[in-house]
Amino acid sequence: MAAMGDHRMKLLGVWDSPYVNRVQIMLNLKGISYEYVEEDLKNKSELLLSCNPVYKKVPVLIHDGKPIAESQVIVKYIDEVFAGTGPSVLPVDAYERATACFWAAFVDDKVGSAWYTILFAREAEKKVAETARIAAALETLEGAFKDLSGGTAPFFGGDNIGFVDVVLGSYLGWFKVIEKMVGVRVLDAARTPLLAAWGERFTAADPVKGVLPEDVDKVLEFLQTFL
Ligand SMILES: N[C@@H](CCC(=O)N[C@@H](CS)C(=O)NCC(=O)O)C(=O)O
Repeated sequence: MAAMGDHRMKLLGVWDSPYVNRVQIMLNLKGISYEYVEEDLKNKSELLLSCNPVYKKVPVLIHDGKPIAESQVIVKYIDEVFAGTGPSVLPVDAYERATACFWAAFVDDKVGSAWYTILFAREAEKKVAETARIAAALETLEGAFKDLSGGTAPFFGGDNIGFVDVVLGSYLGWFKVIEKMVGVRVLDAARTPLLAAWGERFTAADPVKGVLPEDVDKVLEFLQTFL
């Protein structure tokens, strides 16, 4: 097992990005210290462009000089490289691991794509329709939570935060932003009571504290600079 001090980690990110936030949560979970570099997406650094020439997006994790892109790939990478440090987010059992990866992919496919459309859609109706798509995905995820947590465990990962928790949890701050922007509830305890309670637990967990954006107006103001 490599000692933490043997590694040099640099994370290129943007403070309000759910994809960046999930990498930060993962690094915190493993207790790995890292240098954080805030990118200006309207004027991307040469480092970002050279580290992620295909997508030119954040997050990029640079580990001992080697870049890794795509948030889910990065989270899996950290889990693997630091297998002996802190809790694992991916299950050891191959079938359970495949199931976790399935739901994590579902989250970015359904929630992530709708989130992105809401940010940049001009018509209010489009924003409302996409918010409904997120709410529908959350209803499906309520069922997945019941299955994966066995109905009693606090997290998708069981007693500990797992891969689906990290991937879905990184959108929690944005759900509140969408609620203010669109005027429709996203994570609604009346519709998805288990997920609503899960969201409270996840947000209060130590590795998550201080990572997710909490100031809704600040996020909305920042978003304006991209429209
Ligand atoms: N699938 C990517 C999505 C990353 C992503 O969309 N990053 C946005 C910030 S939230 C970005 O860098 N956008 C810059 C651009 O599109 O030019 C991941 O999971 O890492």
